Amino acid sequence: MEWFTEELSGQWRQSLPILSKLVDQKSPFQHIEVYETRDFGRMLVLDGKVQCTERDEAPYHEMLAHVPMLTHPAPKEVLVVGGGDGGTVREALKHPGVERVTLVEIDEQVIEVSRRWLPGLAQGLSDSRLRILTQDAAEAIRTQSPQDVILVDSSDPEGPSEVLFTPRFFQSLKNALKPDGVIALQAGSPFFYPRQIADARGQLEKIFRYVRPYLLPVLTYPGGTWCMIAASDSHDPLRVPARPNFPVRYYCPEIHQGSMARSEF
Ligand code: SPD
Repeated sequence: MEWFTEELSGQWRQSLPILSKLVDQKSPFQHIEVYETRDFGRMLVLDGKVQCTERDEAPYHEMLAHVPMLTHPAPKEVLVVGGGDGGTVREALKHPGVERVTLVEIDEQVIEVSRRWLPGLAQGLSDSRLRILTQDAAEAIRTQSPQDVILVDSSDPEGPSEVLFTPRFFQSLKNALKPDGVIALQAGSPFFYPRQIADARGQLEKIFRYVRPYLLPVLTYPGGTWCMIAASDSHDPLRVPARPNFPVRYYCPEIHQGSMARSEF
C-alpha cells in the first residue's frame, strides 16, 4: 500500500493510504495533485498540502459559507476568494436569495482539474449565477461592486495566498463590502498557527465591530481541528440563525453557535 504524507514544517506528519495518483501537474502558481485515496475518496493537494477530500469536505465548505451567509439577513451578492475547487461556491449557491456569486481564483488549472476530477465539489461551477474571474484576488477585489458577503477560501499563507493574510487585504475586504456585509475566512490550525490566528483576529478587530473566531473538524488537515473567523460591522455572527431551508450535511444552528464557544485552552 502506498501512503501520501503531508509534513507541517517539521512539527507534524500525517499519512493516509492512496490507491492511485490521478493528477500531477505544475501550474504557474503551484504544484497540483489529485489522489484516489482508499478511505477518503478523491483528494486535492496543492504544494504538498491537503486542500480537501470528498469524504470530509462538507464541514469545511458548509461552515465557511453558511456561518456568514446565515448571519446576514438576505445575502444576494457573494464574492468567493480562492476556492477554485468549487466547494464554497456550491454551498453559497444553495441560498435561495443569492443572485450572483463571483469566484476570484488566481489559478485556472485548479478550476479545470476540479471540474474533471472532483465533480461533487465543482458542481456549482456551471451555475448561471456564477461569474469566474481568474485573476489575483488583491487586484480583483478593488474593482467589484459592493458585496453582501465575502468568503475567503485560501490555502495556507505561503506562495500565492500569503497576501490574503495581510492587514492591507483585510482592509480591502471591508472596502468591498456593503456597510452591513459579513465576511468569513479560513484562518488555519489553532494548534500550529496560533500566532497567525491571533494576528488576523487583532487586525480584523481594528476594522470590524464584531469578530468571531470559530472552530470545526477537518480530519485530513494537520491536527484535525481548524479555525475560521467571521466579521461584520452590523450583524453579530454569534447570534443563532434560523435553520437552513436547503440540504446540509454538517451545519446546523446549534453547531454555528457552539463553534464560537471559547475556552481558555
Ligand atoms: N492546510 C490546508 C488549508 C486549506 C484551506 N483551503 C482549502 C480549500 C478548499 N476549498
